[in-house]
Amino acid sequence: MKIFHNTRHAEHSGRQEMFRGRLVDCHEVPQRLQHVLDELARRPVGALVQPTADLPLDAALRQVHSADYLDFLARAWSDWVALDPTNAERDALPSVWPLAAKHGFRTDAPPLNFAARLGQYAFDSGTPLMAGSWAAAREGAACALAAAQAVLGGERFAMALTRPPGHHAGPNYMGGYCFINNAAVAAQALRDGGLQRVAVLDVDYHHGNGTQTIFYERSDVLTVSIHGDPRTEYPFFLGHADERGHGAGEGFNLNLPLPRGTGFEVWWAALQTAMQAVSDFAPQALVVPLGLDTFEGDPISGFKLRSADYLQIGRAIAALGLPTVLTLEGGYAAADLGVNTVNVLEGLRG
Ligand code: SP5
Ligand code: ZN
Repeated sequence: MKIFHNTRHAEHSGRQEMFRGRLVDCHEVPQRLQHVLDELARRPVGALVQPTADLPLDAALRQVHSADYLDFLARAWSDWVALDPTNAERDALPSVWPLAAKHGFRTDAPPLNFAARLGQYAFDSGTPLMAGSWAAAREGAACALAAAQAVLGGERFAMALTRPPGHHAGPNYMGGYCFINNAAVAAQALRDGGLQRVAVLDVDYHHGNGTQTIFYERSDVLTVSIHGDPRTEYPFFLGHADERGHGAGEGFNLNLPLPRGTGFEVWWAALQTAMQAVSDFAPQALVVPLGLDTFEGDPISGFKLRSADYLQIGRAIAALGLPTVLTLEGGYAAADLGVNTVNVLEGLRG
């Protein structure tokens, strides 16, 4: 198995995120990935490699994100500092939002003010952006693209150690600690590499709203997500069971929301339902946005999976018999993230 390492991930290192009226320490920190690397050094389940510099990354990003959003990200840090030179000492967080057009706010008169532009492109104030965010997110996406290329080249499994994560990032927005939707980049690259049908099986605690939206009107990419019920859990505004796809994509999205407090037995039953949907679709490849925040010790999530359960999950994913790309998503019990992630990878190997 090839494991693509984002060597620039630590350039994205947020200090604080807004949570219920307070700034709290960031959960999505560089130490997360260091714990995964440390565990991979102890249990080398695959070859740690880096993406090559010749990948068509910009073209791949434009396949899943709008040009204006990518331009916004590329310039965001310098625009933030231009807004006020002392901003260089602070991470960028949005503080004003246009909501949706249905509230009467205009979308046809885009603001010049950068704080307002940040609110146009970010759906929460929990996703700090700093000088190195764009470079780190780009290199992570390169890992996802390289992992897809490896699978197209005949590799059975390829893991992208993506940090920042990606599955909350939509066609033209960031949020949920995510900027570039790495899983969508991988799925689209598999399609562009000639595969007719690709399935996405998202096992992060939070609904993969960005991935769902990117493929919502398409029948060539099936999106399936098992997650905390959005009536009580982040991201709240998407992820309900009645979202089944739209237009040509109708019937090609499946959400399996579960109540906060769910343990492995019930989660496993949902995984069987998800895997049956994947099998029925008969895809030629699979992408797994791998969030480990379903862990019982996760500080911001509510499921009760244990470390040994991740071995079983890896074995189940392998039993689908599909060429598979995995992207790293959430998982905030940092000290346990290495063991839990590598358990999935070890499970894949049978
Ligand atoms: C990729 C991913 O897993 N993103 C998750 C984003 C969740 N953001 C909202 C987190 C709420 C933080 N709760 C802080 C609790 C402080 N005690
Ligand atoms: Zn998550």
